[in-house]
Amino acid sequence: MPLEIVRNDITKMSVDAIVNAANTTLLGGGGVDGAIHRAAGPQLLEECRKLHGCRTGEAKITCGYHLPCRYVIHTAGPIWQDGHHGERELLTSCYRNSLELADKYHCESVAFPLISSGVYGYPKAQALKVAMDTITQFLLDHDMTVYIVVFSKDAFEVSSKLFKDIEAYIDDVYVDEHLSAPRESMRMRLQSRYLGKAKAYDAAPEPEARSTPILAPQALLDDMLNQVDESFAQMLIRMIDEKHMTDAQCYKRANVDRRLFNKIKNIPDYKPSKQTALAFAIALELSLNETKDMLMKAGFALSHSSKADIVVEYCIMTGNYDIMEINQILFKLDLQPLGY
Ligand code: AR6
Repeated sequence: MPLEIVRNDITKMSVDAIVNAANTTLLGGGGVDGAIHRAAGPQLLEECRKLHGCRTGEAKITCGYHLPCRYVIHTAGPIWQDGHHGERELLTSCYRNSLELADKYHCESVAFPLISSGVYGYPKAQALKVAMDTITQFLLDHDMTVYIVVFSKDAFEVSSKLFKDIEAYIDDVYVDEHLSAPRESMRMRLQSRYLGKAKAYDAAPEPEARSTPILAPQALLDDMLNQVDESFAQMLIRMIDEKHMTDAQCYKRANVDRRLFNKIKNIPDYKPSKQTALAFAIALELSLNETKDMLMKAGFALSHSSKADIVVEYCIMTGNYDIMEINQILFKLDLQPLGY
């Protein structure tokens, strides 16, 4: 998945490069900076001394030493004042310059902390938005896997109204079906057992009378096999054309990487994961029925037994096709994100 939000300690990320939320001296500090220096060992500071600092919004690179990454990219984020002192532009530069440096060093995977959102006081939700927007923009013309590593889910104050609406919707749909329906069916089973009619609910239907001829000659089966429906890949390509999108626009909007997209396109019977199928439905802005159709072609269904499905259903019904926003909601609810 090109852009993924994960909850982890950034010093544990096995990627080509991790980004350090440093200060302009590059001589270490607290927070992520302190954790990175501790995990990398003293050689990191030795190399940093030779870099002669780093201006706010710029980025410099060193080796990773004892860290499980090849490089550390150090960037100095802006200190939050009131949002009217160029903080957003400077923070955007931090991400942009770090990504460009990573690309220059042929990094295929990079992990970022939420720069400036700790000691430097940048409001977490806004810091996350800058990170997501800048990284998404960069990924439009670069193939790279980028992780935003967060320590806590507090960063996800995003659209708290939307989040509340979704939680209410989950309560309505999920809780209703999971509590009321089973309780009702259990009540009926108990009642029927009590009345000696449990068989009516539990037993499999009786087979048809044996005298009925078996109507499945080879010709009928062949005929049915010749009428196999449009495949997932065929529907995907058709919808991309109908929506006047390019392949790249579609898989980038779906947060799916190019290799996986090509695999789906070139292997006619390829069955994507449910998260991938849903990601394409979102990227193509399909209606709920079209989404169900597309999922079915990959062998899945939208189910009210799954909270993740309810979230996606809610987003489709309310016209929210922003995959990053949907993934933030899924992340906050500890559910698997869309894409891959
Ligand atoms: N892994 C992932 N995220 C972390 C980790 C970790 N190990 N530790 C903290 N965070 P901060 P800043 C989160 O303060 O705001 C240093 O002293 C944390 O929850 O590290 O850019 C530097 O030397 C927060 O959301 O960086 C500078 O002087 C985010 O990482 C100054 O702090 C960034 O918090 C830079 O401040």
